[in-house]
Amino acid sequence: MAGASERDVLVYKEMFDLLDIDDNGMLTPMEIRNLLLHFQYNPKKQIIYQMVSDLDTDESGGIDFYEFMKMMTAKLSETDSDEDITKVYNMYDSDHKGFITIEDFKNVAKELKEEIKDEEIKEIMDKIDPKNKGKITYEAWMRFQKKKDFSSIGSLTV
Ligand SMILES: [Ca+2]
Ligand SMILES: [Ca+2]
Repeated sequence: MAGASERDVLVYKEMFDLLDIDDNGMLTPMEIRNLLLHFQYNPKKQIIYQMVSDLDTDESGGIDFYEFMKMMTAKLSETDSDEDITKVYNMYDSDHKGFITIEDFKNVAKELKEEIKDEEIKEIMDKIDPKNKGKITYEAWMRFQKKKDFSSIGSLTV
């Protein structure tokens, strides 16, 4: 598979076997939840089900090793690519103003069915762009994402 060396595949296989608690060759939503908890994410049930159904390309009801590999290699290549960071930025700044407002945040949260309070949004925005109150410029967004401080934006990046 592109982007993964033979050694990576072995590591992924080991991870997969570890996560596949009941050993049926498939990761169920419950097993995925364990994985996310391990990374200190505790998303809502519906988000996990959504994730699994997105990854479950053959609609078998779970993620097999091939589907798991696709997820892991996609995640890895995502981390450093400007293009992907820009893609997420554009998801927020959908009308291309050149900055992200509280309203933009609310719209995305609504789409993701995340409940988030105005104060929480303001806190996140101040963290990403401390200089501009109430908005995030594209430059500040890139700077922040490259620091890889994903933990502070929590579930919005999942
Ligand atoms: Ca399983
Ligand atoms: Ca499947």
